[in-house]
Amino acid sequence: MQLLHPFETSFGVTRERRILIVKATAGDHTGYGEVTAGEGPFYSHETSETAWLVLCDFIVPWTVGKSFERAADFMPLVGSIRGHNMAKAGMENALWDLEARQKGMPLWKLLGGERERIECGVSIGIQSSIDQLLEKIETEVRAGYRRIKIKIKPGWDLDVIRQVRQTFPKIRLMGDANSAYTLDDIDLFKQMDAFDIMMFEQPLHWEDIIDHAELQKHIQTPVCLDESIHSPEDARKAIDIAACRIINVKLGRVGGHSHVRAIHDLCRDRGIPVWCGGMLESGIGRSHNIALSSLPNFSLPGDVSASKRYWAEDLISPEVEVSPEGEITQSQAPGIGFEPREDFIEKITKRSRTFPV
Ligand code: OSB
Ligand code: MG
Repeated sequence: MQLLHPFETSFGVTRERRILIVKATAGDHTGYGEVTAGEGPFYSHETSETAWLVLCDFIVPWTVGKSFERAADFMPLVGSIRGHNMAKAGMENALWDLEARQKGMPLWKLLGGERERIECGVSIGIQSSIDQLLEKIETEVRAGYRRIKIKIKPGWDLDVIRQVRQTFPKIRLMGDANSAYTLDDIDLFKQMDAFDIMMFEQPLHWEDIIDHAELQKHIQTPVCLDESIHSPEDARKAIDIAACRIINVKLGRVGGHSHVRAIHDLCRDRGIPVWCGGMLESGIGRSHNIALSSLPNFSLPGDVSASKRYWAEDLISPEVEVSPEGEITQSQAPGIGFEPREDFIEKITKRSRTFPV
């Protein structure tokens, strides 16, 4: 699927998405999950192709034909597979949708969600000029979005943040570095501290928590971890050493709804707010993100925004819409609450494989 606008981060530019969808059928019901891996191994080691391989060779054959009661029973089946969280999440999330449809209840309620309306933020990529960025921010603020995240990288940071703050003194603003900095940049972060930024997301190395703890000691602005957190254990250790004050929870990166719920509960008990990150998903992945954002400790606006910001045509009906107040209302329909458009999906599918019982 072609993105309406190229999306640039410190690790590269994305123009097209190769989206891998998992469909799980039991009896009369079908559930849908999305693998959120990128096209190349730049955000994480996983790609659409590594996920395809691991799903086809291991995860799906180990799951199909097994008898279990709840989606929450899936993870132990693939417990001996190390890593490949996005591939596992694609399968697990399809099972959660399936279970919710079998029970005739919305997924967000099955997950334990309480929030009927969720607050939405946007993530704005690196632009070719500051004026262009200011224009984009203006558009999103007018559309009602409740928090603006800008991508930063060396050379596109302090001046940009200063000018954004001058132009928009009141907006909730944050910066996401996608691991572009090191501890040598502490002074730069101290300077950026002056602009009332909600948080710096993943400023340092994508596997690190130790240096993040050091950086957090020197700055007022909360550090938020994204890339470094792959499991509830990672979250516990990061919180134990004060490497962050906020966590961006991504469904694919942490391996599916079961782990999201475990991280959510841990962070709630430790007083760490969380929010739902995005991976330029199609409507299928987006609908899962909307559902999990209803858990009570998802208390900050997520990168969960309208279909029309990404796609000319989305894979689901209705498309995801955001109100003028910057909110998405949970669907009361069973499962993910949006219907996958089977004909359209089939039309644009390049490859598919079916695993019979
Ligand atoms: O770091 O949060 C990130 C997109 C792809 C990979 C990593 C990230 C992002 C985003 C976009 O920030 C969020 C979205 O709008 O889906
Ligand atoms: Mg991020």
